[in-house]
Amino acid sequence: MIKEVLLPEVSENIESGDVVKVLVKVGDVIKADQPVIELETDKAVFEVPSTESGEVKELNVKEGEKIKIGQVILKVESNGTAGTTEKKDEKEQLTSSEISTTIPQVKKEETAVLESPEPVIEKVLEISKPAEIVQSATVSAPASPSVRRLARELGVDIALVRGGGTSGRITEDDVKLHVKERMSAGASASTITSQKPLPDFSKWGKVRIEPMSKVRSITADSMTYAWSTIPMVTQFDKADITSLEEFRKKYSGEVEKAGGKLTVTSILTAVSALALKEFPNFNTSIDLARREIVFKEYCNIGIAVDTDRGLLVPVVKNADSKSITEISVEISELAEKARMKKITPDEMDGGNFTISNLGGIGGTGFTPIVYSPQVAIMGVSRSSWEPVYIGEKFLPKLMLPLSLTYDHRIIDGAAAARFLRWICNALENPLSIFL
Ligand code: CAO
Repeated sequence: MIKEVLLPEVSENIESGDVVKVLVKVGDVIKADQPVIELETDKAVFEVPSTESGEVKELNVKEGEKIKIGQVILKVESNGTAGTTEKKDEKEQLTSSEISTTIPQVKKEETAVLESPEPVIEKVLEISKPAEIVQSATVSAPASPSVRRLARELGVDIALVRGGGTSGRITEDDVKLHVKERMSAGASASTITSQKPLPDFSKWGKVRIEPMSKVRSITADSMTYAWSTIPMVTQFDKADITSLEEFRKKYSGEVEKAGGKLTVTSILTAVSALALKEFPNFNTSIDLARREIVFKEYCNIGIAVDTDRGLLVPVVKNADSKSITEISVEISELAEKARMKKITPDEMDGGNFTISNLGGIGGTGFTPIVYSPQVAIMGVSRSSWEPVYIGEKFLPKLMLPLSLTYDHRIIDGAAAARFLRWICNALENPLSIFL
């Protein structure tokens, strides 16, 4: 029996991707879960596993090609027993053409229908264009036939346009604004990669040239995008964590039994989530084209994780409603998954604020780059014993250096100083949170 292997939905808001590498060839006998292509989206580079087992009879994609969710990647001849993907029967009821034409309408069901083994992800800091901020809110907004026609003529996917009319209805102006936003995002994206030609370094000695990995390439673009579009300032402070360290040592065994590691990262995650509630401006994104601020009422904290393949940022969702033990366990699991290439795009999406702790490695301070479209990021450096002058004498105190880089378009310097001091106070006197 011939079966199709389709590109499954890998994450919300990802509609398509570029085939970087085809990992199998016609005649290969493959197993379900075996990676068959390497796909690049603007969020990640990852391997897409097969949903079927059998002999590859037809390859329907090639390297460099853009493919859509639901598109056929390849066809296998299966003996009918080896396929392992869940919901296989349901999936067989949909042909690939049915799926690709119904994607915008059946997005949620399709997640289940196209469910596949978790893809292995190499997530990198993403370029977040203004349009992506509005995308999720507008997928099913209604529009009149004339507005739909205009969208078609302008080559706009109506599902991506945010409706500004009554009850979210999409108007002609919304379509035009969407085009304007995409064009300005496109302009930024194209300018960020331009640079003056390099000199011929071989004039001065031997050189070696290697292509950038996809991860490095996307990281380079996203860093340049953030650096060139966000006016950033970094605020520094220090927290006295002498008592906190005693607390950490006292309870680390208990947290370890639960499967986590009680470190300054997990404590800061819990504290930062509360700080975001106290200072709502830090829990926002800016929609510059519309002159709007998106306030988020959930507190998802991204944790920068250092891996072999580069920087990955898994997200602790709803950290404000989790205990420090739960957060510690989650960070340990997410960091392990990130390092073992097991992390999924969904586990790295939706962060509101990021913590980058380099203190385990060393350093006295650094200025992290805001992870667009977030508006602030906290850098943590290595704690050290310092003499602190208290009550006419110097006392040894364990001091933790913190840095907060913030988007100065939305956050003023005084607010940043207050935010970081609030975090320091919370670490120094945890009960102050309840005041
Ligand atoms: N000061 C002093 N010691 C610290 C510390 C700090 N700020 N942060 C961590 N440590 C200690 C921990 O207590 C632990 O000590 P023990 O082994 O004695 O218990 C040790 O350093 C290692 O900690 P860890 O790395 O296992 O755990 P963590 O929760 O502190 O950090 C994680 C987890 C995922 C954040 C970390 O492993 C990591 O990847 N950090 C790098 C992040 C990064 O790359 N940032 C840069 C992004 S921008 O380019």
